[in-house]
Amino acid sequence: MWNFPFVPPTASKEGEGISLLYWTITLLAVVFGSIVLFGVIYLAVRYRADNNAVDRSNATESDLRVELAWTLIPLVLALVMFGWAAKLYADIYAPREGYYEVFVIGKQWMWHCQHPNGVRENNVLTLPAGRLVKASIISQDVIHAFSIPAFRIKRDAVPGRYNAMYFTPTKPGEYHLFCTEYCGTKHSEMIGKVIVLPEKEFQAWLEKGGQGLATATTGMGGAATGGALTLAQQGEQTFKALGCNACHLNPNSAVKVPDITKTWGSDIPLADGRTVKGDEAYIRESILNPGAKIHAGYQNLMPPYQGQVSEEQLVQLIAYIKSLAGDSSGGN
Ligand SMILES: [Cu+2]
Repeated sequence: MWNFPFVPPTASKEGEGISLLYWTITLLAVVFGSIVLFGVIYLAVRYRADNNAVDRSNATESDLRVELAWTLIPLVLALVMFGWAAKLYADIYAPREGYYEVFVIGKQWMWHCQHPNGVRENNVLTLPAGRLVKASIISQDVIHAFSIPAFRIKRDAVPGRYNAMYFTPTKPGEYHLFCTEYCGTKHSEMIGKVIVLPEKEFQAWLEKGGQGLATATTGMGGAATGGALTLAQQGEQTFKALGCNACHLNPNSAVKVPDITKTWGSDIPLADGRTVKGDEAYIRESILNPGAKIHAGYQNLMPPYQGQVSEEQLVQLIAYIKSLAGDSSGGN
């Protein structure tokens, strides 16, 4: 069999649409390119200077029908491609509901992945087949790009910002994971694999704390660990270790602090009159740089934690604060 991996297999629901769009655009480019190329060759040969066989008198100045055709047909085709591509783009990047969330942290030069139940993987991401997945992606240092060619998806991992991406793996198997943004000397070594398991096997794998799957713990430096504590429970430990509970969640606190059990998902009134959403970005910023957005009615008393908490701990803390508000996507 011909096995030149020019095109990776299409292994996600969103990828099927993208593949179809890709080949449609390729086909249109070939068709229109051919019309122009062979038209040029035909006209150049037929109307060459020394060809006396053609009658050059009464040449047509213009033909409105031809001009309308070559304007309107490509216009309609381009608009169809635009609308189609915009729909596919929105499927991947616009917020969706009912997902399984994984946290992906890029750093020089590896991918660190965290599951809500606390399982952590390096350079390997294990996912369930047939389920919508939300990847929340961030970088710890420079800009990376999280790319899974078999799923036809990629998204930048930007320092200081959670980028989300939604996709549904369809076929169990092993696929390449790449960094597709030049990020330093060992950029080309920033690779790994995505392992898609049937839903039941995936659940068993998660319950075993990411163990018991030979492929996940070997090769490409990948290893799965943890699972004893959920992400939210790890966050609670970090919360206490950093001493956050001296003021927050402490009914006897001498310092007046906003109620963080109500932060997640609510509209937060700010001292400057604005209102912001209590989302991942807000919680992250309020930990690292609390003075940036002061809750109305409170003072800027909290010390900034910039440089003291790792991206992994931030993901845990966010999962914990989500869990306080009753959101269990952090695994509580
Ligand atoms: Cu990178």
